[in-house]
Amino acid sequence: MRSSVSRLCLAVARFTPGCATAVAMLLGPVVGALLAFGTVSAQEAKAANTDANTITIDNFTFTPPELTVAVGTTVKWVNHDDIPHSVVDGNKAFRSKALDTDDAYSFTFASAGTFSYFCGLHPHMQGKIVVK
Ligand SMILES: [Cu+2]
Repeated sequence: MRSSVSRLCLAVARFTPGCATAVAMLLGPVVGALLAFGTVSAQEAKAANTDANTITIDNFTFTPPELTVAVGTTVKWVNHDDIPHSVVDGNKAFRSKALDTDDAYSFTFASAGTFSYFCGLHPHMQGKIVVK
């Protein structure tokens, strides 16, 4: 790499004032592409990871109604209805504020157990998280 960069510098020296400038100009797009690729990969991985632990709220229903996760998992609720909902644990382990459309609430389950929750605004909306 060093020798090829040197040769590159010799080649471009008569056109540019400094080698560093030439290398930066040549490598800039490559580094940028690599960074962009890494960012996209990380986002995809994150999306795949969170999708499995995401509960959607649609039409007054938590989906899935029951979710089993490992200790330490962060579960996310997303409200897709056009009216507010909330997420309230029956044993007060967690409680969200009212979630407007597309608002999300996340809670990390640090200990095992069964967590029955409901919507604080519509208590007939119920769900369950089993943490193992
Ligand atoms: Cu509700």
